[in-house]
Amino acid sequence: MTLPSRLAAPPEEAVRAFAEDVRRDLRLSPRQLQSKYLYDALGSALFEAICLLPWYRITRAEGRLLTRWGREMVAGVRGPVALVELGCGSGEKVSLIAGQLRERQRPIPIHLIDISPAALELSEKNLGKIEHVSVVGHRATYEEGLRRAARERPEGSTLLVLFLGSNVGNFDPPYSQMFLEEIRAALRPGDALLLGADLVKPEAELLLAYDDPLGVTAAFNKNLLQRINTELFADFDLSAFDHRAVWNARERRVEMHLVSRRRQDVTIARADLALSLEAGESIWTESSYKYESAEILRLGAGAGFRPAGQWIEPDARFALTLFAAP
Ligand code: AVI
Repeated sequence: MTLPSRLAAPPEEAVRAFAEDVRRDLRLSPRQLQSKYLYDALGSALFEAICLLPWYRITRAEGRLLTRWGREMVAGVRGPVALVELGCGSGEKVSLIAGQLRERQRPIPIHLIDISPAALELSEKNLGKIEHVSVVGHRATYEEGLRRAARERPEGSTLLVLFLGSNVGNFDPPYSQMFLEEIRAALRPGDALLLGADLVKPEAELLLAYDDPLGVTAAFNKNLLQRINTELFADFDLSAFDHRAVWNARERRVEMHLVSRRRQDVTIARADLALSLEAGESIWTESSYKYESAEILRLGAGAGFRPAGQWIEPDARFALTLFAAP
């Protein structure tokens, strides 16, 4: 019997890359861990729970925009269309867009790209329930997955790339620009990119979203230490760390940190690393950049796209922007 990949041990080369990154990033000053490692099976499930929290409004705001304006968004893209979702989450959003295309074409090819097998499995299961779609999952980095999807596109079809949920916000600005340039380079004239990005809003609202009263975001953050304990044979004491969310107004980002409650020593056997943390010393685990709407248009234009429409959810302050590849 084979286990579902969500329950199976990660492949050896993935563990090796994780160990190398952890070894390098924890020796930086300030100490860091990459946010992509938050998404093991438990981390992905906790993120799904975050999306349901009343204080984390991104997912619902984006869903409202897709439901209300999805028809208009896809009208701007000449068909037949193949959808490519970068970082697929639960598959709900791509299914909203597919729903808008159903009257126009059948079947609708959907490529899901994610490095997390848990996220791919969940999306494939959810999308399997809807009719007239043909789903291909790619367990790959966004760049590699997009190249594969572009290679496999049906002749004469247009690609609509979805990069939703403000995933772009987890990239540092020079990298987000570079990343959009890479997307542009993989596309042909007439293809399009739909980009979801969270907008700047009052600090109190942002802090509640990233440090919720139920402690789900704290669990999501601390699970990264638990993942290191399990996969890299470490001895982090989770109860000796506090989750902290900070609004860095100058950089316009919410930062997540894990703050050591006391002086402590930690050993990470598979990363060949011994750490001494001071009381109050923090490990920086994620940045979540917030944008102004005009800045998103400039980001796309700077990568060679032509802005083709922008829709803003006024309550939660979230933007979906459609870019065309000229
Ligand atoms: C996936 N990403 C867009 C989320 C965000 O808002 O930056 C991850 C997250 N971190 C804490 N809560 C949610």
